[in-house]
Amino acid sequence: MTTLTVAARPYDYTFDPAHTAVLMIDMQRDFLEPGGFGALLGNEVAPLRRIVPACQRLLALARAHGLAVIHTQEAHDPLLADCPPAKKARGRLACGIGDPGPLGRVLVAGEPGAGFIPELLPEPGDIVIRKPGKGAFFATALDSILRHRGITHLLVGGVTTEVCVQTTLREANDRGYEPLLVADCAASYFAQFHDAVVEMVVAQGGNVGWAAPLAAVEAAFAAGDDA
Ligand code: C5J
Repeated sequence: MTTLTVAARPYDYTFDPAHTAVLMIDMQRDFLEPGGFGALLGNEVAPLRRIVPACQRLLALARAHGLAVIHTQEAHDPLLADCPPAKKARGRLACGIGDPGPLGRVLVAGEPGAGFIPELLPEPGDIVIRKPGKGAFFATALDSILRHRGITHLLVGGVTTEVCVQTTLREANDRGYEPLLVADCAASYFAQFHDAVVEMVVAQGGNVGWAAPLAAVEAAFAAGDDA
């Protein structure tokens, strides 16, 4: 077993690439583009777009080193059969989940907005998980997919840090996985929420897991390449 070590908080994070996946949460047009669900909620999407180059580097690193790559997509079936009425009603939006919007029906699978941004499209061999909730484990096959592949460690990025990313980190942690939040590969519409989540994850000896910048993950792989 070849292990790599990331200089992380609250302490070093050691992982075996053969048992590690990159989990990219919800890098969809509905969250990152004007006219999508995030914008309809009143958010400015620019802070989310800033992490795209870092996410591209993380995915390239994972693919170059044979890590599993998993993308999640928050989207509902066209009948909204998997969308709790409470979720649809929340926010009292004039144009909300399932309604026709600038990017097609909001958060509905197969519509333009539910698709991944062009810069981060899944590649052959990547796994795509459609999820109806905020957490990637809720009502999905993610846990069994990870267990079948022997994956124990997760390098996590995506949007938004305090909603789907944090929920997924906590779900993973409770299921016994070892999650590392790649901090500059995640973003929120609210910078203070992003920063607070990073602190919450690493608090109390790694209450939820670890956090590190992408540069530290890249350095770990570079050290492994040189060994
Ligand atoms: C939200 C997400 N914010 N991907 N979804 O509704 O964080």
